[in-house]
Amino acid sequence: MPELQFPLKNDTSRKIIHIDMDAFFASVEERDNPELAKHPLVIARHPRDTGGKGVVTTANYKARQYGIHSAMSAQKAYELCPKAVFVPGNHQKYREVSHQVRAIFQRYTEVIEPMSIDEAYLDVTSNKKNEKSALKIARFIQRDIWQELQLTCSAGVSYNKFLAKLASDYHKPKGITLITPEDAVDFLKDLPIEKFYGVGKKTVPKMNELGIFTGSDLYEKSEMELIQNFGKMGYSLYRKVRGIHNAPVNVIRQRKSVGRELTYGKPLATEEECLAQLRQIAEKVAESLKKEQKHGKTVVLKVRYSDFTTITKRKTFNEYIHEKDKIFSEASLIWEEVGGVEKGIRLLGITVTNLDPLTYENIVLPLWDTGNPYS
Ligand code: DCP
Ligand code: CA
Ligand code: CA
Repeated sequence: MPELQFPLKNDTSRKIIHIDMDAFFASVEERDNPELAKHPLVIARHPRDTGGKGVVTTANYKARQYGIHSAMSAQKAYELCPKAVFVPGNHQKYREVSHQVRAIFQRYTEVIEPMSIDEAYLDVTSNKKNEKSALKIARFIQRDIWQELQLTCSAGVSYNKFLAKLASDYHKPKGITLITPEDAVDFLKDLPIEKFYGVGKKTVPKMNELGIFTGSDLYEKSEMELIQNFGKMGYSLYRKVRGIHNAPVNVIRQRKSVGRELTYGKPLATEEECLAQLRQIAEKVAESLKKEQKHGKTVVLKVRYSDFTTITKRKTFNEYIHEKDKIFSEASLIWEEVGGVEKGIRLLGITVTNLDPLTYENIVLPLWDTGNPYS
């Protein structure tokens, strides 16, 4: 039976930029203390101070020459380069810088999809400067970030997110790479297979077994074979190696808080009832946090009494929280301070605010989960 052939649609009309900061945490620390730039620099607590625990969040390029990289244990980094300087990360500071970078993007477009603390996609097909050249805009952004924040970034420019991301990675640090529709397939054919997003440690051996080592090998495979072997990812890889990836730049509104509240027709009258309800609410909040892949530093308890007086009280911690038991125990501590069931309780609510993505804390997200631009 002849295979049905659908023409593949490739939207090459858009102008997409991907910006990724260079050695982000390390560069911020070097900027704020130039002495550090002279040494291999590892952003982690020194294993000496942690009993060997701790993970490298990132390292400057000097330290990378010793084989040090993100997600490696700080102990291993120390063994690779004992003279490296270790500086603990300051996430609050990096978040602020991330917002400053975002503000620069917003001079050019509102169509911004932040992918993590240090990277984002921008759709500049139409933009605030009426500038036709996306390459020029990318250069302006690099210039602004350097002049105003004394930091460097790499930029990729192309007609879709997949290619823009590969392009920003192509000449790092301080790079800028343009991939045109005409060049895309040649560029992709030259890539080692592990550069294709989604092809991770587990998939590479399977690819190799099928004789796929490069984009070129991937290009030769039929859509059917790729789907049979790799399912959804095979479908998508068949298209990507042809330069096709039509997903839009999603303007994600960053959620600032996650909360739940319940109103009771019959006011709650006992301490036990209230605590049982708080436990349930905490569970719901933990579920929502998980869905959003977020954790937060502040817990807010809201209580409305039968006479409709309402109080909210918050507590902020040094550590992030996201587990239901922790949310419940903190909410019930606040409850002990403000509670009292004499008046009858008409509403209970728990909110977790001061949120950040779980990824910032070295927790790896499963592929194909929320926020994956390549699915
Ligand atoms: N990060 C982290 N844990 C990881 C990976 C990264 O905490 N496992 C943090 C530290 C990085 C920042 O996120 O500075 C951005 O991550 P990148 O992967 O973009 O790496 P860098 O910006 O550090 O370096 P590069 O120049 O290679 O982009
Ligand atoms: Ca980066
Ligand atoms: Ca990044």
